[in-house]
Amino acid sequence: MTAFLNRPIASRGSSCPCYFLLLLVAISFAALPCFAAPAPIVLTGADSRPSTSLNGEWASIIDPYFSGLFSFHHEEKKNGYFMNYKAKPGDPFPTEYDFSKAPKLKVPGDWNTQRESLMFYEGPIWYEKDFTYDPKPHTHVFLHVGAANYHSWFWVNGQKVCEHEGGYTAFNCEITQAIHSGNNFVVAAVDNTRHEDNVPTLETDWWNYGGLTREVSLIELPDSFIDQYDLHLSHSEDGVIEGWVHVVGGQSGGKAEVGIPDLHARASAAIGADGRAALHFNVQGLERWTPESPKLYKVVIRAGADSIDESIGFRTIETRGTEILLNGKPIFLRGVAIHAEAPYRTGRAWSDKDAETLLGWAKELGCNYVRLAHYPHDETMLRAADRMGLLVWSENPVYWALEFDNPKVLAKAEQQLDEEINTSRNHAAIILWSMANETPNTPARTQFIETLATRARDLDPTRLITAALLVRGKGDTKIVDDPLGQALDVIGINEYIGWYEGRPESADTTQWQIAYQKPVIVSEFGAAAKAGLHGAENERWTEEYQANVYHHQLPMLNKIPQLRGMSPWCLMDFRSPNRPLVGIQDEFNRKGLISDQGQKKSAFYVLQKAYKYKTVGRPD
Ligand code: GCB
Repeated sequence: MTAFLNRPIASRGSSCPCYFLLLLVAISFAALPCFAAPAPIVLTGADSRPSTSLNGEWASIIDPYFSGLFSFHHEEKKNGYFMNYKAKPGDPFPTEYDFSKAPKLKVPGDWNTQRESLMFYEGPIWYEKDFTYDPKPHTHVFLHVGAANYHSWFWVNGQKVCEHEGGYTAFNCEITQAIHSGNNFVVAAVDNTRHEDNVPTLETDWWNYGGLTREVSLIELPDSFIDQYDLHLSHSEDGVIEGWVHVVGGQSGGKAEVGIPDLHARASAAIGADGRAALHFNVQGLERWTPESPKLYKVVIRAGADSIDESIGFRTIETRGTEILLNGKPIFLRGVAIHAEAPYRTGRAWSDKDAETLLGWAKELGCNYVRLAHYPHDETMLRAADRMGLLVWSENPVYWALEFDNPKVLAKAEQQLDEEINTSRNHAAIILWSMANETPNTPARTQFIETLATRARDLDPTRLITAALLVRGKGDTKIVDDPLGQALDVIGINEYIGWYEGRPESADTTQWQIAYQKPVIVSEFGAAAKAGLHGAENERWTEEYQANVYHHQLPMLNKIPQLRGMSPWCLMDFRSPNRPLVGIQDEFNRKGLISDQGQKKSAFYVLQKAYKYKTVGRPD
């Protein structure tokens, strides 16, 4: 009782005339299944399903001590803020929160850029939204959350519906049992506190934007429904599309069907005991997806009463020796690295417009490829890449030095990898799953990432596995021999010659020694410049210095025989708390080729020219 009331009210309140009422309230609260909540599920292509948006203004309460969830003895409360209790006259207990009077936050959106006082905030914030609902029979209702950074808890009408860790992947909480006819409310607590055993961990070089950063909606699905599917072009048989559809609650022996109306193609397969139907069918006249001609087909996927209209492109990707082959032909990846930082307004990117602006700039640069760093980006970005013809490196947030010997950390990285792949596996644009960025070379690290690589290959054998490795130096020689390279199909290399080490000209005499006869992507190089700051070529922070780094890097990269791509760091300036230099950085990493306000720096044009005239990499 004491734990439930959070305070020893019984001793204080023994004289309360309403004690009986209080007990009744207590019993009814205690009867609610507050703690048990099923794990959220992953829905492939959830954004292509009809949904009811819960975007817009949500009431918010800032709760740095998390007293809305935990009692004074740090026990999880049964009557926390998630009850959205409305105080009544005569209540025998105080109610110290009121969502109806609380200030609003916009969803989707990081909280940091919505209120000045929240810019550096790290901790829990509560969200609440009212909505009406008209239940339908034989329907599962899911609360779809595009992303909540980092740890989030959800309740509907006071009932806990799920809890999730990981700030950059979508998840779906079943709320069928909690929702009712008429007025409903959803409460979320989102905590972006950094912890050593999180993925990512304490140190990153980007802003720890908190909150419900991507879209939130309700998705209704029939009794038996399709949760995941994978349709891709066969690598071994020409003109064959293969894959599978997974059905939850389907009867074994029932059918899953796929149709591509433009190709007059239809196929169906029986659903096995594991809920999967394996598909394999011929298509004629298929136009393959390429960056030059990113053809997408309408694909209808059906099982029983459930159906999804998808938009899918078909292509193959593989390596042969040191080549990367797209649709069987060698390709050079002319790219740039991109953070999910919103152009012009800053903050976490999420909208179609954000995606189109960022990827539009990449196209203007002459790119056929983008590295979406350092975590899975919003589906809007991947859909835009599919439409605009940009190949994508998609990345798990295994960044710098995680607790690689901690099995709980591995489980978190695996969960995020599963969510990333299962959500986004039908995007033609994605060709590379990146396991990690700049991790320390230790046996525990190697084992950890090898485990992830094996898992990614099991989940999706159709794409290439990569990671951005660190490089070591000996005199003028740069050596790439990190043992992690053995587990990769494509070697990513990050280097900052001319910025963190040496001068821009140091690149002229640099030699490369790469232990792997595999394709190499220089996944990062670059230098910082404040847009509009001009000076001599050797003056740091000027546009001239940054451009000079590019002038010396590009010929050097051409000397790496197995170079098959590059994604310089990076497209646009992005917020980072590691960058406090006043008047220059002002909490922005300034290695963008474009400022956060859309101003193109000189180096943008250096790279654009090299991509246009194909003076870097091999012409394809
Ligand atoms: C790196 C990291 C990237 C940083 C960048 C920098 O090597 O991978 O996340 O932002 O360097 O600007 O230092």
